[in-house]
Amino acid sequence: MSLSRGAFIVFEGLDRTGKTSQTRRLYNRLTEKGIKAKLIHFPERSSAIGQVINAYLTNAQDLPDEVIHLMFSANRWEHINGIRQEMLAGTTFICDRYAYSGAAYSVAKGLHFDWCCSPDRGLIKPDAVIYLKASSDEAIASRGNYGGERYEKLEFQRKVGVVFDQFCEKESSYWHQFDACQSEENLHAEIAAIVDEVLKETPSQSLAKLT
Ligand code: NYM
Repeated sequence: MSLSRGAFIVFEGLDRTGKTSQTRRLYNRLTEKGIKAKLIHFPERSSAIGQVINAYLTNAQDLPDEVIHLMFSANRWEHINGIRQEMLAGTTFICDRYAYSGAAYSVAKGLHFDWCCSPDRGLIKPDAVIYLKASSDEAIASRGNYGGERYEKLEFQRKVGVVFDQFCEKESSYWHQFDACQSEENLHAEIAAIVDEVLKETPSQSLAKLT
């Protein structure tokens, strides 16, 4: 008898919208229910590629926009086979940022949308994207440590948000939008309700690829 596969749940949104807290809460909830789950976060900064990305984000190193874009994608590719194997063996992955961040931040800098999406084609397609959208970006900018890394500037974040909104509209069959400015507790409850529905469906569905 073949094991049913795990799900691939991606969280997306601007910086400081609460993705990391919400992914942790969801992870705790699933494991408490006895669901085998793992948390992953892109960029995954520990690999050789990840260390270059970290140097770039902390302004220790400059790179052309195209080069850093391809490195973010390569960072996903270097982990995807391991993720696929574990998913097929039944583990659900909760992923903090994915290819949509890759496209959104680079398109906001002025790179071409299709060019930006192309290196990620073939990666695992998420079963659901949980999009944390700030109803007030000023509220988000006042959260602790804002501005510490490259990209954490209100004007730039607004451009990134436009691209996330476009994805949300175009990929509405599996993107779910939530108000990131509500209480952590409420937000978690709303996300949990959607994820419960998604988890009922995924075991019977085969893995798809980003196109
Ligand atoms: N980021 C993240 C990108 O520009 N492209 C990508 O492909 C990914 C995954 O990295 N400002 C940016 C968005 C964030 C920054 O992410 C660091 P985090 O989640 O704060 O570690």
